[in-house]
Amino acid sequence: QNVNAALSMVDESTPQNEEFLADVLQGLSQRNKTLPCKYFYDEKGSQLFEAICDTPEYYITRTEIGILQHNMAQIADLVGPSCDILEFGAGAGVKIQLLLDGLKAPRSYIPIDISMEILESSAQKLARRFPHVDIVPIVGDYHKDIELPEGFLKQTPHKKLVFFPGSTISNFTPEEALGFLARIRKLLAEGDVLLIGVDCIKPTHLLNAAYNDKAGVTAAFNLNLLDRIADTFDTNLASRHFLHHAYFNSQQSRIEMHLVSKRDQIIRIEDKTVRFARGETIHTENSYKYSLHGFKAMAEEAAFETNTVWQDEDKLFSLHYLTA
Ligand code: AVJ
Repeated sequence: QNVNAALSMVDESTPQNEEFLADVLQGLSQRNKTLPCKYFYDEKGSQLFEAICDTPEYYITRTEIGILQHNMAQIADLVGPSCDILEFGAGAGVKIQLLLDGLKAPRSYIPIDISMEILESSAQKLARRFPHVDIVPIVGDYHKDIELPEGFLKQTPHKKLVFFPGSTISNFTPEEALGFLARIRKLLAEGDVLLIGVDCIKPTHLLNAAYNDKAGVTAAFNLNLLDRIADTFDTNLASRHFLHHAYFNSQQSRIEMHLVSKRDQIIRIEDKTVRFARGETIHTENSYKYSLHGFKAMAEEAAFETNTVWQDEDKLFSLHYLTA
């Protein structure tokens, strides 16, 4: 049976700029200014993120790929034959290719991402490489309720594998992460799987280096958010008047990324005004780091069973195999 026949492309992205503007103004009108990190990933931002993954300091991507490669035979045995794979955030498709190659005859791949462009280019590539897998992209924001075509997940008699790599879960607060895990759990039936990558707590200098690469790619990535705002709206906002700042907040077990105003400035965005004092920051991202047992405890609270967890030799990163 062809899954494509049952599903059409779901596009929830129509009022894009209105929502972007509302989020920007809301974030910048708070006492502690913030911007949502999901807006990093326009075309330029997605390219910069790929470049971050190639910096020597940013261990996350290459370490997770190594863990996947090293343990693929065991993962395939655990999953068994012909599963349906769901992925939140489509990325560039490198990790999913490893899974589609390594698993035993996966039936379908359903990437869910806010960027239609990323979905389309990655879906095309995968469709050519994996002609026997149904590729069913869905445009959607997994920060909100995940609207999957009605009945689909409950109907299929095949095992579902939700793949959530890259430690994207790090962007949620622990409270939100628990809620997110619980929502995924409700999409699943007994025996289904969540395969999730989670970055680990490690010495502070390694964490700080990973978000302050020498080549300045992470800085460019952070500052690009301001360029995106400047390019999208009528505003005098300019990224050259801000600095990248990232550090590990050990109390909260998270990397914080900020944009620091270099000077007192009054920013107008469309018909609104925002004041910055010199040194004031916009908090643009949190990236929470977990111990193995800390993450397992959260997964169990969300009604998952913790089956297996793999790490690299240096214990930088973890890949958790959770079952519903
Ligand atoms: C994609 C959220 C896992 O937190 O490491 C990388 C994003 N930000 N460098 C991370 C990111 C700055 C990344 N995640």
